[in-house]
Amino acid sequence: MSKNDTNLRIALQRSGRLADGCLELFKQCGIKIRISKNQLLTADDEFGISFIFARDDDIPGLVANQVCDLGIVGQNLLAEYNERPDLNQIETIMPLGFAHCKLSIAGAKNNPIDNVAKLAGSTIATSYPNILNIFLSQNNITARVVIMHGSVELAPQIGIADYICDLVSSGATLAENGLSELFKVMSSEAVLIRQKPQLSAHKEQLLGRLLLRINGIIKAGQNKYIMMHLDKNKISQLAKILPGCESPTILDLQGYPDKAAVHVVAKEGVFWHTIEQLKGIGASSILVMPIEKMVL
Ligand code: PRT
Ligand code: ZN
Repeated sequence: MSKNDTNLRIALQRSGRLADGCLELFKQCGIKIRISKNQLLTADDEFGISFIFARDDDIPGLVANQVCDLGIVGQNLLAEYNERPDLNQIETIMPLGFAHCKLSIAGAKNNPIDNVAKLAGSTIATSYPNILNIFLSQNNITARVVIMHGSVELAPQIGIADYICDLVSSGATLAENGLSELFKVMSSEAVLIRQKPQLSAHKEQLLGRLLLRINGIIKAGQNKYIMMHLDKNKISQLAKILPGCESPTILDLQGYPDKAAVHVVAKEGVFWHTIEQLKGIGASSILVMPIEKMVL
């Protein structure tokens, strides 16, 4: 059996808004992706993983048909393909924390509406007809859905539709086209998907190793390491300011018997107001540091 048969095969978007995030994720996992222009396949045989580069639209099918074991796509795409019978052969392993966006209904900035019911009787242009139709029927709205595969944001200007239902991240594209976001239909981010049937024992073991690394990176991104000096009798108040922080490490500070150096992993966001609260209970020498990897 060649190495490529035993490698875990993962489908990634070749170029586009998911591609950079995927490359960065695997780089952080210590897995090399060497890719030159026009190349459709590359492997890190040391880890035992092969990458197949494709259009994002083809990735769910590649995984469902077992051409690839894993893939990375946006949740929006999976939701749109929800009814495709072959796709009941895939399952989502985990969200990956990048390519965040929303699928939203937008309309002319100068004619805002505040109630979804007012969409009734209108024409809405979108590349996501299935998700939009579900949203409309959940809200008991009858509207005409026009399918467009690109430049959806131009539809109101050129008179094709009254509203659009499209992906939004920064909102700059809507603003440039005189549109404003009206109703959020769904949120989305990149997710790791796999084929449902059990992989070979060897591939399941590779997948386990990969997931340990990905989890380590995602957890690390969500957590911060905080060090501070604090009066020993104030340590019990930390839990209120930094919820989720368990068992801080307490170290003696030479020459200051009433104070300690406290090290703690904060599981929730550490904002300026968090630091102000820490100062409020007398903390000093506060350091907030990113965590590179976190394996529990
Ligand atoms: O060629 P291929 O078929 O692989 O790519 P594609 O052109 O179909 O997809 P691509 O690369 O545009 O998007 C891939 C995935 O990235 C989407 O399915 C989403 O899951 C995710 N994603 C995240 C986005 C955006 N953010 C996003 N902003 N996809 C598209 N956009 C569009 C948006 O519709 C707008 O037109 O980008 C434009 C700029 O957005 P603003 O709001 O930042 O101006
Ligand atoms: Zn696409």
